[in-house]
Amino acid sequence: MWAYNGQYPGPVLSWRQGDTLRVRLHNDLPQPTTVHWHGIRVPNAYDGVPGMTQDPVQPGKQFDYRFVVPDAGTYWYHPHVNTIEQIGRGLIGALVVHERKPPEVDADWLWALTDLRLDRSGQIVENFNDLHDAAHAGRVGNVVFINGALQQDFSARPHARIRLRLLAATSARIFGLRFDGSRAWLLAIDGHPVPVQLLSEPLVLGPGQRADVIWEAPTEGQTARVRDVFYPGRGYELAALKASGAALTLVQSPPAPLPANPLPELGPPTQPEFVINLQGGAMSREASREAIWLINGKAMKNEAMGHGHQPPLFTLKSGHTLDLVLNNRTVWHHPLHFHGVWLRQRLGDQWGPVRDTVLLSPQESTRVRLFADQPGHWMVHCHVLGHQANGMMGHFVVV
Ligand SMILES: [Cu+2]
Repeated sequence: MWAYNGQYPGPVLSWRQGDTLRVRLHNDLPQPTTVHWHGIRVPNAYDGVPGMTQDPVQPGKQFDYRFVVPDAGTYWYHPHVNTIEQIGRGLIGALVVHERKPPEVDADWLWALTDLRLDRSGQIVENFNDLHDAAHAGRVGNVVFINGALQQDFSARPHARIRLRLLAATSARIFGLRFDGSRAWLLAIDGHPVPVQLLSEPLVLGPGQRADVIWEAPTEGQTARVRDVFYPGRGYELAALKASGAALTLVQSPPAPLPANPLPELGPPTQPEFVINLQGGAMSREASREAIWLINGKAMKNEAMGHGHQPPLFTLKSGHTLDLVLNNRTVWHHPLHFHGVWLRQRLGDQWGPVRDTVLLSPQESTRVRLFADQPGHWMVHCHVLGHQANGMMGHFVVV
């Protein structure tokens, strides 16, 4: 495996909202790397995109990341060079920015959900660039981990309220988490607070996405369970929570909402909408061996190609708002991740929660409204890493 500080997942990095993050990346890998701070609002120079925001950090070299973390929430970090292999070998870690005054809970847990593709001897299968995987659902692993460990039992005092920070840090696997046997409320998505909502449907998390949940421990002697039911007919139990010890008082009311992050509210768009068509995949007419996936007819296979070599998809003024129409013209899921901006997805007749990664279902069309404040060249790409590596990537410019 490849690991941050020898750990899989890497250490949970934590700061308080408004702190200055200081991380020195020292590259002991046999190939160049960078660190991308997924979901954090960073100045462009620290976004970790090789050839676009920084030079790749060569083996034996180092790079200092230093910026203020403006928003509380659950985020993560990972490489942005040869990402399919570097994440596929284990380079991921969670990043928590604590609220200045954190809400009172009985426990604060973080689950980094990952998977690996292992052979019968327990070794990582090294076919990272397998074109069959890339043209279909991506490199879905065959073993799922919580914080690097196999399915496990957790325990808490009866009726305890646990803040559960969920991070989907897989290369391709999508989760649909069903909470059975006790109550769970959704608190935040992709780091940002949402109106508190009792979870009655499975909580869907595509690669790159996060959710904060309050999970209530059941009554004495009972067990609550989390099942992943995303892929039809392939459900499994992810974790169990056993109530033991002295009972806490059962609180009937839902948990209080988290304090909002200091994001400007989205105003009306100030420039014409832009259309993004996702194309390609196995058996599609647009796909070729060189370019399996495309955005608006173009394949970008290397982050470094964007800067100066390929025109940006669109340009947006800092402080302005833009509507994007996202058309998934493929029969596969795509978690589309935007760097450097925040956005809301149109859900019915209103704008949904703030997020950085939008999961598009096969053939789905949707509308997002995005807001930019940091100038620079920023990536937009599918977070199914085999799709990204085979063309489903582009960039845009904030001026
Ligand atoms: Cu994709």
